[in-house]
Amino acid sequence: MDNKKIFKLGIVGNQGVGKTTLILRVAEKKFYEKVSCGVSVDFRTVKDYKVNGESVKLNIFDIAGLARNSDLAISFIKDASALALAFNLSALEYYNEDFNQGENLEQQIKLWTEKIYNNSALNIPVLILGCQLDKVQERKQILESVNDELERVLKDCHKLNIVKNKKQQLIYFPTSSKTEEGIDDFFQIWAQEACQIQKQYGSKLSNDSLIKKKPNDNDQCC
Ligand SMILES: Nc1nc2c(ncn2[C@@H]2O[C@H](COP(=O)(O)OP(=O)(O)OP(=O)(O)O)[C@@H](O)[C@H]2O)c(=O)[nH]1
Ligand SMILES: [Mg+2]
Repeated sequence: MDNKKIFKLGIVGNQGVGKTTLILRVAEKKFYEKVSCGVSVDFRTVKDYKVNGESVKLNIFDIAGLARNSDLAISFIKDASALALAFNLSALEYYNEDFNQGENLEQQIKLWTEKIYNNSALNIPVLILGCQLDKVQERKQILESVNDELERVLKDCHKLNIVKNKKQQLIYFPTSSKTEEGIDDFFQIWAQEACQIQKQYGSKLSNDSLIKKKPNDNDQCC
């Protein structure tokens, strides 16, 4: 029988930012140049991941960007013990506040943090994940300016438990599924955070007694 610890993780973020590619990089140890666009929720497993030297199983809900307004898809958020909110580090145009051809970084983060706040059963850990780092030019400058922008956007968001990247002293985790840079650091923290929550509350996070108290239905995250 397989006695491995199982950690339940969830990942959200806009369409095409690189969520599925990142999970497949770890699950299949391959980089996919083309991945079909997700429509709802995919359930993915990493069978043998080492966390602090111990082999564990990761069960991951990969929620498609297109499913942000699907109550059913979003309801999977509550089953995760730690969440990742992904964005594309290489889409420079959306750092611009006036970007009007889609959602800029601020809009993406605000819309997703709201979804997380309204749907997660606990004040669960949330890691902000920057994808596609290999495509970023002038790296130092971009990483710092993205950090400033995220600090600003999340400044008033005290209701979510945002886990900082202590190693790089950033509020987010920059990664590349192509070169694998940053991926192991990110997964280690993601799994460790899930492990702590599961130790504290058991794996049934949607148990009524644990559901986060909300003063009223219009309560907002930030
Ligand atoms: N160069 C490079 N390309 C990447 C990286 N991550 C993802 N991509 C590419 O970006 C495209 C979109 O990635 P997906 O993983 O499908 O994006 P997603 O976030 O799962 O999108 P949805 O399922 O639609 O929400 C794919 O063609 C990937 O090959 C990366 O780290 N580097
Ligand atoms: Mg996907």
